[in-house]
Amino acid sequence: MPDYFEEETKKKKVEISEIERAKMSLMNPELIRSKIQERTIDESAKPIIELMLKEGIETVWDRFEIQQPPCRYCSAGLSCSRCAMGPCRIIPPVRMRGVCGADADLIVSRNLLDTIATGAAAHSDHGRDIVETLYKTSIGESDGYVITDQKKMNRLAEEYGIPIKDRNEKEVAKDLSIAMLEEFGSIKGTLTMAGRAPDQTREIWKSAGIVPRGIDREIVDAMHRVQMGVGASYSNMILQGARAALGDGWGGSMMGTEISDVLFGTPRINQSTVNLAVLKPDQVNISLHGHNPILSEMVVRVIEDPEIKSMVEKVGAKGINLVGLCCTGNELLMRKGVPMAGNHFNQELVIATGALEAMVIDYQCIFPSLPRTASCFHTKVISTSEKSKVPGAIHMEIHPENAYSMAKEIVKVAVENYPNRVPETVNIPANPMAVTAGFSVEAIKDALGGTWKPLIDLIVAGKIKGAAGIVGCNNPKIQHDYGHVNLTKELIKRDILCVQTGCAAVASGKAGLMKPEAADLAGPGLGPVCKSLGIPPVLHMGSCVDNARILVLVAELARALGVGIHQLPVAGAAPEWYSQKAVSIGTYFVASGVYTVLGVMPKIAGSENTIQLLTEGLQGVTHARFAVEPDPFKAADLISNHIGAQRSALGI
Ligand code: SF4
Ligand code: MSK
Repeated sequence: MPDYFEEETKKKKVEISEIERAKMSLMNPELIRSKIQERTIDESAKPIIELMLKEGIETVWDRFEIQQPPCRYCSAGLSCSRCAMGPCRIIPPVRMRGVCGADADLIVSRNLLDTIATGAAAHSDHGRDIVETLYKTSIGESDGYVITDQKKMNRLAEEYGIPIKDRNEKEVAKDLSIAMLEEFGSIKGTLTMAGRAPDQTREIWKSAGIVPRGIDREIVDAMHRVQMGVGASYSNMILQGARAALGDGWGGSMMGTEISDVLFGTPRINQSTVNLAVLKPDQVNISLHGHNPILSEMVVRVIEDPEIKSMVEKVGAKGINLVGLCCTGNELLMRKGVPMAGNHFNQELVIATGALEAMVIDYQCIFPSLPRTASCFHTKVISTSEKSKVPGAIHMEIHPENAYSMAKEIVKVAVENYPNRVPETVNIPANPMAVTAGFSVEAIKDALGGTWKPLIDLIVAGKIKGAAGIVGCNNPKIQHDYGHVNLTKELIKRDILCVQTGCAAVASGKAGLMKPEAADLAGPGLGPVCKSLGIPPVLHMGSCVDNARILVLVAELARALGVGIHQLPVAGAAPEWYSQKAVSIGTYFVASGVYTVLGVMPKIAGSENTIQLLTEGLQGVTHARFAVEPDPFKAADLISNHIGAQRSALGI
């Protein structure tokens, strides 16, 4: 049988066309300057964007411009290509229904449910990969993994009703991983870790009929409903979206986070650096990009291997410099203090520094065009997941069984590529930014002296008005990092503590909001509290799956106060979201009782009923709702008004 993937790789011409190059280089300096300003507020990114514009090396922003104007039916969620009777578009008042008879409400809500299910699947499958690695480790079939946080594993085992007394760690790990894997298609009708939510919140889920029964089960149920001729009620579709998202947040993602901690260590507060300036001119630079720490943690170990060290010496480099990108980077920053090169929109730019020997990718949020960008430089793109093969990349597949040895081979490719670096093309920006990271729930509690009481006292006294979870991606519809940074600055000024994950966290890190000195930017209540604790007013809580840490944090605070999550003075925000995963996150925030403000309008404008349900009606169901506000200053008003109202309702 022919290898279709290899054929595809051969066929793809990974080069920038001469016409595009000529078109871009003809641009005048004024136009280039204004394009850079429009595109980003990230100072380390600006010189690289300039270089790419001048050289005609395509970026996400160029491709976005080419796509304008977008189809207004697709933007409104009014197009459907779900079956072979279509594709159909709703164009009122001319065409009110698709061929099957679906109206605007159904087409919009069905598309939304599909989006949530996709996001929930991505997170949860990541979680399953991590739990499977623990299982393989427990039966002695993994290469190089160890159990790092046995205390946490034992705590989880107790939560799952698994005996730990007089048993060795592998026996416990085996039972725990099997119990977790069972919950993907559970017949128990509930998820163990959903029990972490306070009673009041679980009662709300019960009466709304959205208790997640099993992780895969809710995703498959959602995919069943989007099949033509199944779900026909828009509200029923959206409620299933809430149930699938809860299965992600309190199931798949939470397992991903917890078992990553078991395998690689629970994050502790640490110091590192962030932005494109973390690349080193005299070292082999390797960026680790994607989401899953299974490979990247192994790469961290491999660079200490004596064979690798002697190879590095032979090629004349001063060492290996690992840098993170997106959420794989967040995982490494949280646990190992590995410097972070940037967020989603830095992924092409890091290659264009000319100093990157290898871009090692796992999965999610990886531009399929990265090999095209890399073809302009000496960088090798190395794909490692069977799920994420990328034409033009070198594929070196990693499994728990071959992790250490394959990680070593991957690092060798990078080291051998160092002599191919072209010194004239190297442009590493100056001034890496200091960042404090590692704020797991455990680390935050420890910093408070092992109890939530000091935090609750500060909230009751009004020194800290409340907290906001700012999460999510970059999106070319919003100037890169503008939404994240301005919303964060506005909130801390108003004494609202910010906890962040994903690309939002990286944006704040780059803007200097995650160093203790940023306490000077916080309000008169929050600022002195941060100074006395020596922490920044913006806490890095990890990667996208680590939004589960935010759920655990709000659940613990609600329990300590004896209220439901929906009563807390907290809010969520995704100022620059793009991904289906972000829709799942926003949905499980709202379904868990957290008011959430989106900076980018989801594709729902075509259905007034869907908009009404998400922005108002859900309040009567999950006691929380969505709002959409692209302006971060207005979003800050919405969030602080909400937190003020929540405080009044609590009588504080
Ligand atoms: Fe058209 Fe209905 Fe088929 Fe969608 S499911 S493509 S609306 S016929
Ligand atoms: S990486 S999902 S762009 S946060 Fe998690 Fe960033 Fe969004 Fe990907």
